[in-house]
Amino acid sequence: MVAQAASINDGNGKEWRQLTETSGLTWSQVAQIAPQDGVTAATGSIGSRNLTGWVWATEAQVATLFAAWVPEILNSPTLTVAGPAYLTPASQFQSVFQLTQHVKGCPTYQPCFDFRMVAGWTARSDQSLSPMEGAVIVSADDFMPTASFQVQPANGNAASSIGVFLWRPTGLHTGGIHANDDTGQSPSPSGGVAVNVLANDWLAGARPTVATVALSLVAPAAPGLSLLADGSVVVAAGTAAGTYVLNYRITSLANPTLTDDAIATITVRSFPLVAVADQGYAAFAAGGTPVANVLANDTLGGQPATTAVVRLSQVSTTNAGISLNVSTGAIQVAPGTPHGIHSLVYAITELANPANVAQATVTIRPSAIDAVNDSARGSSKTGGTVIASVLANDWFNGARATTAKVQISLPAALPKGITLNLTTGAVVVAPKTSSGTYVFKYRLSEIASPANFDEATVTLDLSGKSP
Ligand SMILES: [Ca+2]
Ligand SMILES: [Ca+2]
Ligand SMILES: [Ca+2]
Repeated sequence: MVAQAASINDGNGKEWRQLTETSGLTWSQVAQIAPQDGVTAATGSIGSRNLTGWVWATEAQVATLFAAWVPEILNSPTLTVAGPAYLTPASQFQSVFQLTQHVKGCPTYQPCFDFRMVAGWTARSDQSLSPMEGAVIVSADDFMPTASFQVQPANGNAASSIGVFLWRPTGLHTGGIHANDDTGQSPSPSGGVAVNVLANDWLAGARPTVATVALSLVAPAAPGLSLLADGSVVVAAGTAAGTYVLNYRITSLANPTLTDDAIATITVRSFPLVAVADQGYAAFAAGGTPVANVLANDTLGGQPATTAVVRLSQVSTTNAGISLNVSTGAIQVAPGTPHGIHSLVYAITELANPANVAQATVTIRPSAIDAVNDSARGSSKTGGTVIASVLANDWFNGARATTAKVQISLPAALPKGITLNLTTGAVVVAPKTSSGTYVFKYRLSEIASPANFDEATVTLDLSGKSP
């Protein structure tokens, strides 16, 4: 669908569609779906260009539109005014109506040129004549700038540069009420306002408001759609994807016999569902919750996929001890689950569109312990604390290891004269220890899961020699 620019209120009872929206159509194509009486609205589309509800303007109507800028055009038998005097009104017209053609350049040995045109087919009943166009042209060359407003046979302009003059009544002068059809779409997976149906309607030349019209439904709205008093069409969260129509009526508060109906066509979109893999670390012996919520990094339509819009389910797990809480999204590890790397596959399903499903894998690894080797020099004669803590360069799950999570132990007896404080990690040498190089190992175990451990080597140089 071609995005529609704002229409133009001519302040004289008509709103006009931008000609660029219909640029490139041939006169004959338009004539197949648009009456040429200047009164009856067109019905149908040409390709992506929907003309329904718009009236094809006659030559006289286009001339009257132009007259808002150049009143004297109505006195011209050829409905044409031209000359440098029209540069200003033509430029003003072109600041409102988008250009259907713009060419400029500076050829060698010729003045620069800058040709700006807004042109469109007019309707006509006598098809024996050449199709007519309305055009507003600014030719801003260096040599002799000039401009024109003209309603004339379309002989000189490339058809691709021509749009179609289409209008709808605003009710000015007539006091009429005009409800126009709307299109909208749900803005997000959680629904929201798809369109305001009053935004393109008219009452006596002005946009209707809650102060001037009452809104009502002509037929019950589809489930999930509602019409608010201010004209907003609201799509409820979880409404199934599809296209829905809402038939509404506006009634003048000042004169309740004045009513008009229109149809809002609402597209409820199905949004891209993305499930992203998750990881966690677990102490398998003790169990726990290594992932608080697998949905935390998942999205529906670019927004967080919460249980308000998606349903969670567990697809598979490599061990029964690893499971998904489908209410909270938490991954639970049962105490005593075997040490190792486990994975669980889960699925998320869009509540509103059960065909919209995505899957991801959760990987649960043993808590990562990294005991790193230590070395120090010291005096065998005086002894003392040679290493403040063997934990100082060790890691647990990406952070410095502390005795809150890990326990120090010794896989083998220490050499004589060397002690390791299992609470602080300090290595102490007793005075008058034999000189030499001492090497021993220590072990870091996860307190919550002792099967999860790592070992490192401590090297002490008590030789007294310079390095
Ligand atoms: Ca409307
Ligand atoms: Ca995830
Ligand atoms: Ca260490």
